[in-house]
Amino acid sequence: MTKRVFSGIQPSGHIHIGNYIGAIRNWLGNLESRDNIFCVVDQHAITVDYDPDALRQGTRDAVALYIACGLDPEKCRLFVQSHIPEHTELAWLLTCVTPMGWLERMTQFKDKAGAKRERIGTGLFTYPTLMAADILLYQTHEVPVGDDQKQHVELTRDIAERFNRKFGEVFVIPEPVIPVVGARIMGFDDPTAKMSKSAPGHHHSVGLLDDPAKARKTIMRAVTDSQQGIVFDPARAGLFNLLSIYQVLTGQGREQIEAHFAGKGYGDLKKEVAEVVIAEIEPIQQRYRELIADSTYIDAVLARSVEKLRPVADATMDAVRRAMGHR
Ligand code: ATP
Ligand code: LTN
Repeated sequence: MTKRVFSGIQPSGHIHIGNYIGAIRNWLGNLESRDNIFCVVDQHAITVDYDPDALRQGTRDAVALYIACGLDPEKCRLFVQSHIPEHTELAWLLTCVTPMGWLERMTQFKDKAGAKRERIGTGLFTYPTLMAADILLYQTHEVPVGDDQKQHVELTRDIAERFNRKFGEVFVIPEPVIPVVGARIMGFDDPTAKMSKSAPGHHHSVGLLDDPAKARKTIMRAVTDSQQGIVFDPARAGLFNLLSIYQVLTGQGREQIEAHFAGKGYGDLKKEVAEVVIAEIEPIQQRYRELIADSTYIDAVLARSVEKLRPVADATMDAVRRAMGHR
């Protein structure tokens, strides 16, 4: 049986090399061997303050960027979450089987809500049940994500198991798939914080659509330390981050990389990291510019995916509604 893969990215800002290395690159690796579904999760992007016009534009940009990165619509199904309304229907049903205590343990909520806890929308708190619905609606086996989403996929497993125990075997239990290297790319301006779309700071991240000159400048300014020697030492967070990016994008081993940089300084390393990052993003940018100009093509890709996904979503919802007593 071909395993089904589901994953998604929020269109909440510019997709950066952390998203690319932690998620998209690993989706590309299984394009031939799995049944792949990739989603632009536009309903997740409304859990924080946002601008509707920017969301509309960001959603289309993200679809074009997925394709530009190599997610061939002939080999996977690319779609926009809000185009299949059952995501939110299932989310509500799952919310009713998810204990408050489970959601209260989610570290991302604690980080994102912070001091604004009393004022933010309830959706930021219940959002992991929408993510669980995304995954469970398609009877997913594998969920390739970065390290920060592991807890949410584990919660999804717990919710599915609880549902199956209470209402009968309806859901496949999914597994998180986390990359060995690059699962948590850190901000260039602060290597103690995860690179994030929503983080402020002009030199925090490199976006896949950033101008190469800006990308180079951000990497050259990356915060490191005052020690000597270019070695993979997790305690030297800024250096470790640069080396990890270099490792993933060149495909070289750690020993080979350390030997290559022996006797060299941070300036040399940053210059070479900038070169490999720019070499990776330039062809993506070129394909993106061609794609974004052709809106009929993007619309056709999205419509075709919905047509193919609808029977899968219908079958799951039919089983869920029956199991829960709504039919
Ligand atoms: P936001 O700041 O809007 O929450 P984000 O940058 O955290 O955005 P998401 O849309 O939440 O991005 O994440 C999409 C995918 O990219 C997820 O699989 C997530 O685990 C992965 N990802 C996000 N940030 C990183 C990172 N810094 N390193 C590796 N993977 C990441
Ligand atoms: N919550 C994820 C994005 C996301 C997702 C999903 C990832 C929403 N639904 C389903 C994998 C599977 C995030 O990165 N913030």
